Formats: sequence, structure tokens, C-alpha cells
Amino acid sequence: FTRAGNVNFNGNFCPVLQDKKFRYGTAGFRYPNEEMTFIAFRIGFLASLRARSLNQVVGVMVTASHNPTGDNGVKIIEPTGHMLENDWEHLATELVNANDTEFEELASSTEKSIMEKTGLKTETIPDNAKIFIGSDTRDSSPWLMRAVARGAEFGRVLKVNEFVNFTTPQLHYIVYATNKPNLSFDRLAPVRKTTDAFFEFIKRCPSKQLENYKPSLIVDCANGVGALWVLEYLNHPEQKNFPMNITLKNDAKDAAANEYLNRDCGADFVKLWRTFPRGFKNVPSETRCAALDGDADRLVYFYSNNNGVFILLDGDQIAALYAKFLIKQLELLGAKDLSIGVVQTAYANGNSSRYFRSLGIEPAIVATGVKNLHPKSETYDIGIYFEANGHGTVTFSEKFWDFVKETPADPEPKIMLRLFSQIINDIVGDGIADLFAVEAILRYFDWSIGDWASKIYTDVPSAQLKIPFRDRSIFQTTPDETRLIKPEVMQKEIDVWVSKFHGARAFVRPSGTEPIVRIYAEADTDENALHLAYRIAHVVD
Ligand code: NG1
Ligand code: ZN
Repeated sequence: FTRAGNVNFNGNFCPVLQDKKFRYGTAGFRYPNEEMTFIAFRIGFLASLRARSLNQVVGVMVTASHNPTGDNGVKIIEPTGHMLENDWEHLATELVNANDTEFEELASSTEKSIMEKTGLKTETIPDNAKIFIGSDTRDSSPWLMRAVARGAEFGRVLKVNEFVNFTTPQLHYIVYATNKPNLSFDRLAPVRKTTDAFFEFIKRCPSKQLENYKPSLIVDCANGVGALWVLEYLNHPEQKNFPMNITLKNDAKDAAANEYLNRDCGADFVKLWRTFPRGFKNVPSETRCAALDGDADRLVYFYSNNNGVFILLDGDQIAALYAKFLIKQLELLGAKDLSIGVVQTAYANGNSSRYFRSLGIEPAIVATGVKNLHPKSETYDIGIYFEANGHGTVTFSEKFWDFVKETPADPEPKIMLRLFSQIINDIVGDGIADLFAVEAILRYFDWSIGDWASKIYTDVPSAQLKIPFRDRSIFQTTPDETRLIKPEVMQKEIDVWVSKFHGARAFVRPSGTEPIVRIYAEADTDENALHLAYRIAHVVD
């Protein structure tokens, strides 16, 4: 490494690219892995300043989630387990875009001003300042972890723990738990929390004789780190009595894992193409299937019905299932003073939002990215947030925790609420914890996957396209991302096209993770939704 971290993972010198502007996007920095070394180094440096100014453990996750194996990324995790604060994202962007000669000077002036603001001497390294670096299964990850560690060292933090082959949500949870004085740090703590509560929940489900729910599930692991972790969940002390059996597919754990990571499989593939991932050809109809993404923070369900039609149950459907269960428990308890809310993005299927309205909940629409959904969700006693792509969870307020505290002779719905809150990873969206939460609720209602698909709502037809676009900075959207402010003409043309279709809506927004623009359209039929999306693609191109 040079002082600015300019060596890529092949060992080649890699000068900071000057013709490219890098941005801390929806999920940190995500680029082709050969461009990532100096970014990882500088993020390690910034994370060390964050850890020193707060005197706590800060996380850095190395992953490019659902993106192809040639990409990688880094993002900083706050001591609370949440996404990096906005002001610091700007600092990150500034540091990463500095050229090699500017960087050292900028690094030292940044360190000075941050430590001054904290009221500490520039060189202070408080005792609890520590960096946890996590990575998924990508080939380029070990190298980038080293770059992060060197960056942290450059920022004077030598206490660094590495968590290899970790899911993104596991790293978030461990950072959170380590900073909590009363929670013990243990790699398997979140796993046990979920499975113990799941066992207890299943024991207490009202219907003893199952008519519709079948306790078996096939999981597409996207050839990513989720495959290793689902096994950890199943490896429970009482594993012989595990209340369901799970078959893993696309669970390559060796060199092939990288070649096939997220390729024709995984939650993003299934959501985007609405079709079976590779390896699912012979799965019988009406069989419940689920897909994780490469770092296991997303989850979607799918199956083909008896007519051979592929049906997707995405993040919106999971949110609706959670809402149905949670509202039922609150009703049974007559607990009127606990607020319940739902947070979605512009990509939420129109019928999911209508379903929430029918339950008396007006969903809040915020900009794409968990960093925007999570804080809004925390404004409710029970906040359910999901991106349509399957990333989400449920958050709980202090009032909720007080309410579910164990007392003698607790009514059953209160126990079920408490257990549900333990199955879930309430710190961040977690594909595997969500999987157990979905299974628990389906078991509670004694529902087959077909019941879930038909008894809540059915999707309004929609289509999503992505088109390559180099200069995404020309786009500016409204805060909820449903309209373009710039280029103004483009929005006018979109409006004209939308008005030509029945029950339609559509929008475009620049991706925060890929050099593309995303197009989303809804209309009265699948063909029309796709047709409208293509029309809008022409407007953008
Ligand atoms: P971008 O590329 O900004 O649309 C995508 C997803 C987000 C989120 C991030 C992080 C869509 C439409 N967007 O962001 O929801 O998951 O990746 O991985 O799915
Ligand atoms: Zn992911």
C-alpha cells in the first residue's frame, strides 16, 4: 500500500482515478473491484475517526450485495448498528475524491477538525475505539479488508477485528451488540436469539393440526454467504426437533461460488425477472421457495401455482404479512395506544399501499435505501419497513419494549408479540431472520404459500428496466422520488406517456449503486406496464 492505498487486489499499482467522481451512494461506495482499494483504505481511515470521536466500535462491511462478483463495495456501520450519518457520508465522498497529493493533507485537516469538535486532542485514541471489518464471500474481499485495516491504522486505530464470510446484517448486529454494555458479544448471539424465539413461537401457534402450512422450504442462496449462515441457524442444540426442514440451492461454498454469485439466481434476479432462479427447474408447483441475495440482507418468496404461473411474494408482501399478524395481536390485546406504521419507497406495488390503507395505515413513502426507511420506521412504536426488493424489518420503540416485558400470566398475544420481536433482527433488514419471521406467521395462520398470495392482496402489474447512463448527476427527483425535478422536459414527457395508459404510474430515478437509471411502471396489464416502461426508456435515452 502507498499512503493513499493505491494498489489493487491483483498487486498492481492503481492511481486514484481522476476522471471519475465517486459517491457514497444508497449503500456506501460500490464499484468494479479493481477501483475499490484506495476507496476501502480511505473508508477505513474515516471509520477510525468515527470510532475515535465516539469512543465506540464502528463497523465497515465489504460487500457488493446483489451485484456481480466483479464488483465490490464498502460501507460504514454506526455504533448503533445503523447506517452512517448523513454529514459523514459527505466527508466520505470528499476524502475519496481527493487526488493522491491532496489526500494526506485533507486527511490530517479532517482528523484535526473532528477531534477538536469532540473536545479531544488531535492524537487521542480513546480505549473503546475499534473497527470491526466484515466481508462476504467475494474473491476480492480479503484484499479490501486489508486495505480497510491499513486505512484504520493510518487513522491511528490498531484495534481491528475481522469477520470473514459474514452476512451484512450479522455485522450490523454484532457492532450494535458490542457497544451495548449489557449485551455480550458472541458471533452466534443473533442466530440463537432468532431460533430460540422461533421454536417457542411455533410451540404456541394456535392451530395444532396443520391443514395448509407445510414445514418445508427451498432456499436459493445466490451462491453467497447466506448458504453458510442458514446452516448455522439449523445447527441448533435441538436441531433434531427443528420445526421445519430447509433445502438449500445455489449454495456453492467453493471457488464456483464466486463465478456464480448472484448470477441467474438470488433475490434480485427473482424480483427483477419474475422467474425461477437456476437450479429450480424440477421443483413441483405449489412448493414454497425463497431467495436471499449475495450478502443475505434481502428475502423474497416465490412459487408456481397449479396453472404453472410464476408468483412472486416480494418485500411489499412480506410487510403486508407482518402487518396482518401484528395488527391482529394488538387487536386481541386491545392495545390501542401503541402506534403502528409502515414505511415504503416509490417502488412499492400500488396494491400493497392500498392494502395498508384498508387496514387504516397510510404508508409513509421515503427515498430508496434502508438509511432512509429505518429512521422513519423508528417514529412508530411498531414500524414495519420494506423495500419491494425484499430488504426490510420491523423496529420497536421503548414503549413497545416496556409493553411486552415479561410478567406472570401474560396473555398469549403479548407473548406472541414478544417472540416475534425476538425472531426479527430489529437493528437492520436481515434476509435470514425475516425468513424465520415469515415462516412463523404462515405457521400461525396455517397458510400455504397460495393462501398468502391470494388472501392479502395481488400485485398490480408492474415492470422495471435499467438503462446504462454515465452522467446521473443531470437527474434531480422529488424527496419521495416519484417525480423528476430535473430535467423538467423529461418529466413532462413521462406525464404524457402515463396519461395514455389505464391506471398507470411511472417514474425514473438514477441508481445510487450502479451506473444506470432505473425505470418503474405500473399499468392495467403486464404487457402495458412493460410497454409503458419501454416508452419511458426512449424518453430517457
Ligand atoms: P439503487 O441502485 O440506488 O436503486 C439498490 C436498490 C435499493 C437498495 C440498494 C442497496 C432498488 C430499486 N434499489 O439501490 O433498494 O437495496 O440497491 O443494495 O431495488
Ligand atoms: Zn444485499
